[in-house]
Amino acid sequence: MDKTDPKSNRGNGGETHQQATGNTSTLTTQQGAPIADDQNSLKAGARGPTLMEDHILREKLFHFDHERIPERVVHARGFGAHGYFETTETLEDVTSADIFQRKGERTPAFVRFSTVAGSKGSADLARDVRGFAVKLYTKEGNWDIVGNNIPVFFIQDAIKFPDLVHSVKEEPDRGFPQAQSAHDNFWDFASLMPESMHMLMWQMSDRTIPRSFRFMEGFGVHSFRLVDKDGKSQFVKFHWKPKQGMQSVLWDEALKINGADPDFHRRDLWNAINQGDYPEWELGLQIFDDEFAEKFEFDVLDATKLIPEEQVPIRIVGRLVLDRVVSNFFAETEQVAFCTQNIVKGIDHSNDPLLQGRNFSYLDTQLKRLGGPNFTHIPINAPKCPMHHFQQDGHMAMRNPTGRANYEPNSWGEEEGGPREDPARGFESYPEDVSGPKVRERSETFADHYSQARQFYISQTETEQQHIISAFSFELSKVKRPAIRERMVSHLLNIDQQLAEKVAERLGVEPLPAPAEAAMPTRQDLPVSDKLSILKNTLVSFKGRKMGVLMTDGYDADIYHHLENLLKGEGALCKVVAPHAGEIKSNKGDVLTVDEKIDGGPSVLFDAVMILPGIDSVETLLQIPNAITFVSDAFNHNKFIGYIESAMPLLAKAGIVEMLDEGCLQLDSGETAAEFITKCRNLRYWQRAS
Ligand code: HDE
Repeated sequence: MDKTDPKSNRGNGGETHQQATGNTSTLTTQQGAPIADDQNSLKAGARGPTLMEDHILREKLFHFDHERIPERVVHARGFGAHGYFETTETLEDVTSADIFQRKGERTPAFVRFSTVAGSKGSADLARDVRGFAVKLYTKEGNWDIVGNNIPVFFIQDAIKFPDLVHSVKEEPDRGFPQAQSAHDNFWDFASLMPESMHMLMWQMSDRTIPRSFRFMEGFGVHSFRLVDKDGKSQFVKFHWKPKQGMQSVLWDEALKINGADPDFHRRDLWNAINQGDYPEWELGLQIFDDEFAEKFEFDVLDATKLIPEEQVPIRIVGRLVLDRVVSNFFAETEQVAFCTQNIVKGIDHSNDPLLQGRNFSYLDTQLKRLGGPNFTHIPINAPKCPMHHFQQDGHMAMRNPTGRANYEPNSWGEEEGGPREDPARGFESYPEDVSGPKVRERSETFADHYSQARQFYISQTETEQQHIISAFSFELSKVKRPAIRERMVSHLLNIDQQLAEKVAERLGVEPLPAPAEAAMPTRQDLPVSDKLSILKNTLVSFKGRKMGVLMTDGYDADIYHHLENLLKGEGALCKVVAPHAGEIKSNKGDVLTVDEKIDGGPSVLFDAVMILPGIDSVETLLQIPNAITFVSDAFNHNKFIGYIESAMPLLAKAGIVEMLDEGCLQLDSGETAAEFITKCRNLRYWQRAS
């Protein structure tokens, strides 16, 4: 190419984009007109001013200037994937919902996981509730279950939602902190809202720092209704149970993962699906009738309460499989519009005042976010079943009613008259008896704020209780106003004396304040519910997990390949971490591609680690501080550690040689490698922590 030709000033080293990519389609304007030069604007002379006439430049800048839409006011950071829901049990005995009528039938689904407080660009491992929103494109209309990974919520009445969200988001004067509840405003509000105590226990537990979206439960939270073909109704709560098991990380890991890979959760889901390791959840229903609702200790309309699985067992009725990543993040994940009011015949809302408020809010927010009433015309939001109605026009209308009639009733006959009602197929609300004075009141049945908080706490393992104590202490240590800390301790005293004392000690709150005044005393008789704990329900499996192998040139090829094969058999991944990028050579001369250079691959990114330096090259690792923290962090995070004898100097430098325990294993044979993998299936060696 002639370097003196001003047009040769191409962005990519002189080649045109077409030449560089081999792509033969022609670049055009939005109007479809082919573009000859996308590198230079139109000017009056090569060094002269740009001409207004340049319609190509103007169109390009105009569109770029308007690329952003408002981010979600909550749950801004999220990640979506496609999949399907398969009905595994028919439910005609309890609901007329079409999706539950045919065993084995698959219904397309889209799921978006999210954090709540952070902006769109915040880090994945914030301590936060995770959104778990599922859109089911059923044959009888879209059904959205807009849930969270925690079965209860902070507040009881929708009117408090803006206050809750304002308090947890950045403080308005300074615009920080980002994606964190560890600040005065949040704890000020929370400590003034006793109803938030149960949720706060969950929020301070490991539930809010999941290892990945794949390893968390999902909950519809509210009581909904199922309605059968005869109009008979029962209540229902929705649960998603991960087939992969549950798993969380430690807070110290979360902090470090946010630095090492702020996209840790979305990358995990993207990789798992692309590798064919499709995550799967079972849909479980807790079905209960009015009689149970009457006699249950708490009000089933109160979203700060759950129904222990021991009291109403879960009936598994289907499975949700995510098997396709999005092809465009904006078009699908960003534009998807979940709405709690998207329900189908056979499902109905309950009078939960939080749910009632949500039913207004979700539709309303889409108008702002997506710019008009036609957001159901966007493919990700459009039903996949036929739809016919007389709603028309508005911004960006892609579908308008055809024919003469755009109103109903009309007398234009079958051809031109358009769609008609169908009383047999159509949605019917459950005709619940409702009456009462118009009041702004909270029901007395919502008044117990501490009993289930206590039940949650006593249901945790000792390790999990320690984590809760640490989380409260960490978060409240970031609160500057002593009165807020004290107020929180006074609430904790109503939940568990020891919990309160330990948190108070770590915060230097002395003497202990009096317990908070409670509308109702804390019940001491609620039994331990094992299902509320993550660790009591650990699935013993390393499937879908990742082993980080710290290696150098001269590594033992036999050990590595044996380990790699065992991991493959386990359905787990083996990642090579080395002092340099590129390739490393084994003692036998074969080469391996390095996955992570040591400073980009700290052990927090892996579920277990193996230290496999070349026989004579552990010295290299001893010089690299990140190699030392790779080992010490893995140990401190209670991970299983495999090593070979020549790794000992590194273990010594990491300060763990004296402390080697059952969670650490020297690998010298095929048998020990298999033993190591068996250990890894327990995910963490928690005994080390105690
Ligand atoms: Fe939401 N919530 N919410 N929420 N919520 C939104 O809708 C709202 C609540 C949840 O991936 C918003 O499209 C109110 C409970 C998820 O796109 C907004 C109240 C639960 C998502 C909204 C609640 C949730 C949202 C913001 C109290 C668990 C993300 C953007 C009455 C059961 C969905 C949007 C996605 C998003 C309002 C409480 C879950 C503003 C008013 C309880 C998973 O409409």
